[in-house]
This record gives sequence, C-alpha cells and structure tokens, in this order.
Amino acid sequence: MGKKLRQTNVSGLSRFLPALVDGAVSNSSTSTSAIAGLTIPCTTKPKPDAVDFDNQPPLKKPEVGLLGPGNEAYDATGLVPFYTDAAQVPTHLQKYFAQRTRYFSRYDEGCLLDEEGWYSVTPEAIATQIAERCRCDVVLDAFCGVGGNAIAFARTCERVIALDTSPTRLALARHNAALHGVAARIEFVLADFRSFAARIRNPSPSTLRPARKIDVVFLSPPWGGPEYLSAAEYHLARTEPEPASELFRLARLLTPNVAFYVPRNTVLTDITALLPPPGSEEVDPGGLEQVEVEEEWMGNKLKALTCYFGGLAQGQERLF
Ligand code: MGP
Repeated sequence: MGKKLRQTNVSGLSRFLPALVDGAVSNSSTSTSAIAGLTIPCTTKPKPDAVDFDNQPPLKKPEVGLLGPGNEAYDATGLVPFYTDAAQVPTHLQKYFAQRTRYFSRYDEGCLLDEEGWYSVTPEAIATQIAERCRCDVVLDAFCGVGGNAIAFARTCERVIALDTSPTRLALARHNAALHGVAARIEFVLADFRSFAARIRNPSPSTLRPARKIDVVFLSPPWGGPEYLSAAEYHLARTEPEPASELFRLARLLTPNVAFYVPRNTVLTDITALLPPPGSEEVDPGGLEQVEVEEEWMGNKLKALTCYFGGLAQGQERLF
C-alpha cells in the first residue's frame, strides 16, 4: 500500500533550513546488544500425576492488575509504582506528576511510567501531531520508552515497530498501549537501534525473510537526562547512546523520511549539519534537501522541536 493521505497542519512555527556547506559530521561508536523478541514468561507448570486435595495450600485468587481481567498477559502493574496522589511521588518527579494528564490523558485509568519515562515521554498532544505528520504504512519508533509516541503512531500508521533496550520500559509501553486498545498494531522489540537497523538491511539468510520496508523512522533518544537544559545551548553530539549524527545516519540507511525530536534549546546549525551537503543527490535528485523544524508549543511554553527530513518536510513530499 502506498503512503496514506497526509495532513500538513502544524502545531507550532516551522522553519525550513538548508544544509550547512560543510555537511554532516559522522561520529560512530558501537553498540553490541543483540536483537531479541520480547518474550512473555510462561507461567504454566507441569501437572503432578496425583493431587492431594486435602493438603493443598489455599488457592490464590489471580491478581487483577490495572488493565483489568482478561489482560493479564500485557499487564505490567507492580513493575513501577502507580502514583495516584502527589504525596506518594518523590520530590524530583513532582513537576512531571503535576503534568501527568498532559503525557497521557487517560493516566488515571492506569498508565505506568518509570523514572526515565516521567521526564522524557512526549506529551500526548505533541505525539498526536507528530503521528499525523508521519502517517504511513510502517513506522519505526527507535526509542519507544513508555510508549507515548508508539500509541499515537498506532492510530495513523498500519504498523508500528517499537524498539527499546530496556525490558521494563518495553513492558510499560505494551501495558500503556493495551490500555489504549492499540497493542495489536505495535511490535515491541527488545533491541538497540544500531543492531536492529543492521538486521533490517542485512537479514540473516537462514530466516529467508526479505528485508523489511520501513517508511518512516522516528528518533526520540535520551538527551542526557533533565540536565539537558543546564546549558543555554544544546549540542546534538550529546544524544545517547550515540551522537545524533550517527543516529541520523543509521535512520537514513532505512528511509529518507526521518522525524527527529530534539531539545528546544538545540543549536539550529547542529540540525542543518545532519543534512547531506548541498549538491549531494543522496536523497534529493535536485540536491536541495531541506529540513523542516517544528516548534512544539503547549500553551505559552515551548516544549521541544521536531525536525522533519526527506518526504516528511512540507514541500518535499516528492521524496517520500
Ligand atoms: P522538560 O523541559 O524536562 O519538562 O522536558 P518541562 O515540564 O517542560 O520542564 P520545565 O521545567 O522546562 O517546565 C520537556 C519535554 O521534552 C518533555 O515533556 C519530553 O517530551 C521531552 N524530553 C525531556 N527529556 C529530558 C527528554 C529526553 O531525554 N529524551 C527525549 N526524547 N525527550 C525528552
């Protein structure tokens, strides 16, 4: 199926930026975690031959978690605390808890976040806006965290591949997706982006599976913790686990269409440095690719920037 109709409404101001003359700087480092599917532990025990009913411990009622009966397989209740009152929340997370329904409007129904999730989840309204811009068949959310973006993508894309290197965060993302009724559209994969990208490009001959088509890659990596605001300007070399230039290079091996969520204080020339140098026909036969930078405002507060590359940028739909 081709690309779905995309709407181009934007929530913030957009700027179109040309490439820096010097082009992109490519830093590389290695990451060795292997790809593994997220497996649900099997709790079925072999039946004993004979059961002594008189000496059995009392049957424990299966515990029903926040997702309710019938959803036990996806329920991550107990992995992290579910805060219902500010008095339960550690001081350093209070400001995030105060914004909980901005992150997940259905928070009170049982959404779960770990510490990193509290300070890095994309607020729902922004995630919805980004998902609308990224409408496509298959989107890869390379750093899914607790699932805010993946849930929004599941509503605009046929298929979402959600990666994370933390089994806990992946379980929380799946719990949150189940709560929103979209878990079936998302493949949760315990993997690091570098290994996964390599596997997509060079599938193992033994699997006989063709390389997978990815239409859009969404990058929302760790920025280095809440301290990303400690300096007036943020440099994209600080993203983790690799500098943004390397994450972007890996993403562009899969598709020209990349959306990159970066701090609001990012130096704009660091963003344009990601583009191929002017005249390069790497993605655009005209050699004039531009990046669109969208400011994500909530009320009167600028929260972050989303940078749209390739066919995601307005006016460059031909590159999709
Ligand atoms: P913030 O500035 O830390 O929060 O992050 P807030 O509530 O605006 O704080 P204030 O003190 O400035 O008022 C703003 C948004 O940036 C968050 O809601 C996240 O969506 C995003 N964000 C923050 N961090 C630290 C990260 C991160 O490490 N990675 C990613 N991908 N997003 C982050």
